[in-house]
Amino acid sequence: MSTHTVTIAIPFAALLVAGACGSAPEAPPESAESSAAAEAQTQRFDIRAEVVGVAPERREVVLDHEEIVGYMAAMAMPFTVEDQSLLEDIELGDRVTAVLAVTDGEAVVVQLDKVEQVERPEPVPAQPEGTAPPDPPSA
Ligand SMILES: [Cu+2]
Repeated sequence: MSTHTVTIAIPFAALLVAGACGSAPEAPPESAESSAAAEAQTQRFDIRAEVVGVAPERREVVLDHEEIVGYMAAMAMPFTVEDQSLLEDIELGDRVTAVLAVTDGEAVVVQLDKVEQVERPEPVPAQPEGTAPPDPPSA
């Protein structure tokens, strides 16, 4: 019997985990703008992407994103969104810009803005949330 198989397997598994989602480098050297964030350091990255999946119930959006300079290469991957409401107006195929906040390796989308939307049947006028469409004038 050999215990060597176990010791060999561990670093290999670690490699697989590290390579799972591009290369997420350790936090770069601190810059001068850290006074605002007293707690855990949060880095923010701007993303340009196409929406390829939306799962509001899991607060998840799958983005086919361009390279995130200083963070990861272009790829399609799921992101957790900070708030479900960010996904309210998001549909498959939308081109979006997003802001990714990364704290202790946890990446969360804190802003999601559509820059180009897929074709819609008709534009929806801005309305207070939860309000029913106005009744047609009765003649
Ligand atoms: Cu990625």
